[in-house]
Amino acid sequence: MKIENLLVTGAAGGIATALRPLLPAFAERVVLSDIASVAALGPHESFIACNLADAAAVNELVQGMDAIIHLGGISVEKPFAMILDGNIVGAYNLFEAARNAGRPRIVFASSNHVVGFHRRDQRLDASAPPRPDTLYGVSKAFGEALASYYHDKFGQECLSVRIGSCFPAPIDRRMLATWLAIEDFADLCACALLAPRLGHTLIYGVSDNDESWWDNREATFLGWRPKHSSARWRADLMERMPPQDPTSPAVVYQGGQFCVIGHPG
Ligand code: NAI
Ligand code: 15L
Repeated sequence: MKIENLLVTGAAGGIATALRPLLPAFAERVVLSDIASVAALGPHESFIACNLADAAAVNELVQGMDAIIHLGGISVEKPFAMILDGNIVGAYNLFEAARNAGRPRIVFASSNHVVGFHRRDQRLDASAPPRPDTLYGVSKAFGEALASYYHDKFGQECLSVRIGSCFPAPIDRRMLATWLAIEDFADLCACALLAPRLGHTLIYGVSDNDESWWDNREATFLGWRPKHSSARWRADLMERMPPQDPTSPAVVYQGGQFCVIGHPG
C-alpha cells in the first residue's frame, strides 16, 4: 500500500533533500514545499512555494493531501522572531490546515533539543518531561504539545519524532549516540503513515547505535526497527576528535553544544 498524495515541508533542507529519493517506496505523488526553491523535480514530484507563517497559503497547500512530513522551519538556535514565524506560528498553521483538510496524518520533525538538558547518564522514554536547551528546543516542545492537543480534541494522528542527528554521517563523538540514518528515518515515516493506528505517538529518531540515551519501547507497535548504526565511524571519530572536558555542560547534557550557546537575542 502507498500514500497517494504526500506533502513534504522544508523540502529545500538537508533532511528532505536526502529523503526525496526514498519516498517513491511508499508515496505515489509528492508535493514539495519550502520558502526556498527546490531543484530537479522527478516525474512524481511537484513544488509549491509557501511560507509556513502564512495561514491562508498553508491552508491551500494542505488541501487534497493524504499525509504530511513536516520538516519545515528553523532548525537551529536563532532570534525569537524567526523561531516564532517558522516553528510556532508555522506549526500552528500546519495543524490547523490539516484539521480543515480532513486530518491527513502528520510526521512532525521535533528534536532531541526538547530534552537537551537531561543528563547523558539518564535514559529517556516518551514520558520524559521537556527540558529544552534553546528557544529552538522550546519551539519544538510547543509543536509536540500542539500534536497532543490536536489528537485529543480533534482526532488528528501524528508521530512526533525527536530527531537526534540526521546527517550523512556522524561528525563528532556525541553523534555516535544521536545519529539517525536517512534510510531509518524514511522507514519510520512509512511505518507511521501506513500503520493501522498511530494516535499521537512520540518517538526518538535514532538509529541502532551502540551507545543510546533513548528508549523507544512504547512505540514498538509501529513495527519500526532501525537497521543502521554509527558503529562504523566510532574508531575514526574517537581517534580524530580530541576528548572534551567531561565536566562541561556540552558533555554532561544530551543537547551538547546547544546547552552552552547563549541567548540568541
Ligand atoms: P534545514 O534547516 O536544512 O531545513 C529546514 C527547511 O525549512 C529549510 O529549507 C528552510 O528554507 C525551511 N523553512 C524555514 N522557515 C520556513 C518558513 N517560515 N516557511 C517555509 N519553510 C521554511 O533543516 P533539516 O536539517 O533538513 O531539518 C528538517 C527538520 O528536522 C527541521 O524542522 C529540524 O528542526 C528538524 N530536526 C533536524 C535534525 C537534524 O539532525 N538534521 C535534528 C532534529 C530535528
Ligand atoms: C537539531 O535539532 C538540529 O536541527 C540539527 O542541525 C543538529 O544540531 C541536531 O539537532 C543535533 O542535535 O545534532
